[in-house]
Amino acid sequence: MTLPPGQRAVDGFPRFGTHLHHPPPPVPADPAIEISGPLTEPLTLSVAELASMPRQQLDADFHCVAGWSATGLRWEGTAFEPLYRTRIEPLLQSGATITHAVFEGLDGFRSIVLLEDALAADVLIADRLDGQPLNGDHGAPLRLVSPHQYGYVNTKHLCRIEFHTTEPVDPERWSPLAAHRRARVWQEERHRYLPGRFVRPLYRTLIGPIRALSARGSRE
Ligand SMILES: Nc1nc2c(c(=O)[nH]1)N[C@H]1C(S)=C(S)[C@@H](COP(=O)(O)O)O[C@H]1N2
Ligand SMILES: [Mo]
Repeated sequence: MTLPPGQRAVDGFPRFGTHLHHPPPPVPADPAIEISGPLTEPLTLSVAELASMPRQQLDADFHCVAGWSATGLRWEGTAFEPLYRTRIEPLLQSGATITHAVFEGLDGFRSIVLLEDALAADVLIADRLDGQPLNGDHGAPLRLVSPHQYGYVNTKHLCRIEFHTTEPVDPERWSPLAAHRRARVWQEERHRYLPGRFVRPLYRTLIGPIRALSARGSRE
């Protein structure tokens, strides 16, 4: 099994992220994704509506920027690219050229993604993992899955997508650990300024505790 540069496999799939100090947010009674941007009319996609769109299954590994990888996951959901072509593009105001999308979760987490990266063939809005409905640990009711990008692109508890015609300001942009604009795992684009290789030793010290966490992960 080959992993991207600087990654180590862990057993299971830990719950992880920048909002770990909070329990997973409760799933609303009528979950939906609010879509905003330069659209001629507002759009809300209910989870039921998404579930009725063509389904896609995706076998992939999951790579966190902190250096752990969960291997052999099976996701199911709606592919993002056809959703964008059929539901978003027809609503765009004339002359609007989308460059970025922001994916926001119910816990306030946000990821900023170049449109061309979001339109890759393996980007899904997933509602199932390993044959089960997505649980709270891994993003219920829906999460973005972009396996060629680091975990921090893969917003859990997805409730809002904003489309933009210029690069949105990243509030973390001055942090040394600011997100990379593309975050491609095979290019080791971990952070905006620091070269990926440079932060590996720091992250390596975290793998032990993360392994311990993952051994207790909810997946097994
Ligand atoms: N809503 C939300 N999505 C999130 C995060 C978060 O804290 N909140 N953390 C991100 C990070 S940094 C990682 S590595 C993955 C972890 O996903 P997991 O908990 O399913 O392993 O979720 C990403 N998506
Ligand atoms: Mo992460």
